Amino acid sequence: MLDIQKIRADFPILSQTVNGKPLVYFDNGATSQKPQVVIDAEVKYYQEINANIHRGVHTLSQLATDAYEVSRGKVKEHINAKFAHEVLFTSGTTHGINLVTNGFASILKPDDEVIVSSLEHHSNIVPWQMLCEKTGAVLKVIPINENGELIIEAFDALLSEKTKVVTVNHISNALGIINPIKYIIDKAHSFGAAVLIDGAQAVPHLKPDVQELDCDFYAFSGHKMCGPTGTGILYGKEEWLNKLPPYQGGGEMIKEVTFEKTTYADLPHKFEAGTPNIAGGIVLGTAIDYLNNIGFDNIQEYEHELLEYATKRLSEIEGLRIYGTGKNKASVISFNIDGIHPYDVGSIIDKLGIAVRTGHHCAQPIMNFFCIPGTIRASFSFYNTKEEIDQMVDSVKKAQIMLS
Ligand code: C6P
Repeated sequence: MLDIQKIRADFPILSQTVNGKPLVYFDNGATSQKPQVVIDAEVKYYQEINANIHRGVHTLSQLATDAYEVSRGKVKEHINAKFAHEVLFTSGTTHGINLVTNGFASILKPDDEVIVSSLEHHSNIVPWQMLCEKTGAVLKVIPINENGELIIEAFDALLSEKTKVVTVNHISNALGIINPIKYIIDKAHSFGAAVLIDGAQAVPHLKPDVQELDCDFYAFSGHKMCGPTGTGILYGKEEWLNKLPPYQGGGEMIKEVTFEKTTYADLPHKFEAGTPNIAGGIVLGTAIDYLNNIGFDNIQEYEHELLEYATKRLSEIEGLRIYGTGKNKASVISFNIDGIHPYDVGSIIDKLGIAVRTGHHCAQPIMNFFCIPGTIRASFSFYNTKEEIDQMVDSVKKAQIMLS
């Protein structure tokens, strides 16, 4: 059992008021709030060990390098990667996905096929479209049903010997649907395709085991899991990271540079050109420690309770429709109210202290499927409470009355 009030005290931002009302923060899908230990770790880095890494013999540089590599090791353990050099620091999920699509530009040939899903965030659509334009490869799309679930038979039918890459998100940001990624990975592998999983919305809720999943790449952002913005991880299997060319050229990613030829550094440095977000990388390790101390089993159980409670309470509102009604869901609810634009509801409840996201959530194909301009999305974290859900429901009811 989690002591939610004790957990809430770890997050200074949660005790403030917004528009004169206590903040109810339900925009965790966009970014999570940060506990004091994470904020302190960021300050401590700049106060005590700030220096560039992998470059200096001086003491501070070694301290910063050690802390950065310790953090890489923590991520390795957390996601159960086989080697620490399979863990690349990035600026976020978007960066990780672009690193991979850039690499596949030298691998794909015209008429090769890339499969994405209808549930993807634009970050996991646009880079693949750009790759297809560059290489002549063809983009294929797994459709969804009315519950917002992937139609798996359609995925099976899309696979062929032409399929070179399959990519889906672990959890949909717009609907909260958890995808059957183990099935997708195994099936794609049986056709020899590589698989990238966009784990941006999964890592705040669960602990992925990349070896058990057997995915080739797994990308996620630190800021959605209590870490700093501008941090992220791309996990890649060693064999794939050796195969892909570097993403960016620059300092620290080389073995030797001459004007005739440059050779590249070993993994992971081949993919980490330039001075990284050192503080962020170190503090991401602190955030992972924090979450593991709470325990992902506890987080999942409690967030599921919040999801069920919110689904029940919101369903009391006449004319309210929930999108993403599939069975396997994370603590995200997307909804609309008949005849009212989501933006209007979002703006009114903001005045009542409730922070939700409204709009297409960078997932326009999903909105097109449901023929809507967007939704109101409430995404819950382990520091949220049922009382906050009650406040949101009351506020949505008020907005409905005002706007009808
Ligand atoms: N989704 C949301 O409100 P970055 O911006 O690189 O940290 O993450 C991009 C991204 C990729 N995939 C998925 C499934 C995501 O949800 C996101 C970010 C936020 O839903 C901001 S648009």
